[in-house]
Amino acid sequence: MAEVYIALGSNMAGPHDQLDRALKSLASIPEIQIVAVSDRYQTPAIGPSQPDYINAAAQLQTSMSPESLLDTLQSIEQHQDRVRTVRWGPRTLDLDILLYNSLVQDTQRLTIPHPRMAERAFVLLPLADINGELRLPCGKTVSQLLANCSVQGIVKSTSGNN
Ligand code: A4P
Ligand code: MG
Repeated sequence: MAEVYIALGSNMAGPHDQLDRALKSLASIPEIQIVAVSDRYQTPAIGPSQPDYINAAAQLQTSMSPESLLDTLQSIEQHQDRVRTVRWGPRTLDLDILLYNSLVQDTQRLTIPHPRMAERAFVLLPLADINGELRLPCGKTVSQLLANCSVQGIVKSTSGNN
């Protein structure tokens, strides 16, 4: 069994609902157990001008390989009408693998840890809800990395207010 952390993000078509649906889909997969889910945050978009995101993180246990897990996450994205147009553009659902045990891998299809996670408050803040002491392969903890990030404009969000 691998211990995995994923990031969830949405800024189109009812972001909270998109995250609810994604978590439901993940929970229905026999090879995946959801161990913990973070709070949700409304976060200013990084990238081209677009609506704020709702971001969250989840801790999973899975018997899937990293590649099979990516297939699964991408099929959930597709199922929720994800259309890939502009890089970093708006999306109904983005599911990224952040960490897979202490694996370090960089292939054309899959980079783990997620290459931009260490500098993104919209990833680290939800991860810190689950475990701030979690150590990345670089040797730093989530809390240590978060201390070097700007959390400006980020607020907690519940389904009622978005
Ligand atoms: N890929 C490689 N490594 C991974 C990984 N660890 N997890 C490949 C998931 N996918 C990985 O991703 C493009 C390709 O990355 C995949 O086909 C996969 O083989 P994508 O989801 O199709 O496209 P993307 O998400 O637009 O690209 P990218 O580069 O992953 O974007 P990011 O870095 O994820 O940024 N602002 C806020 N506030 N909140 C957000 O959530 N997200 C993004 C997307 C930009 N700005 C944001 C947010
Ligand atoms: Mg992505």
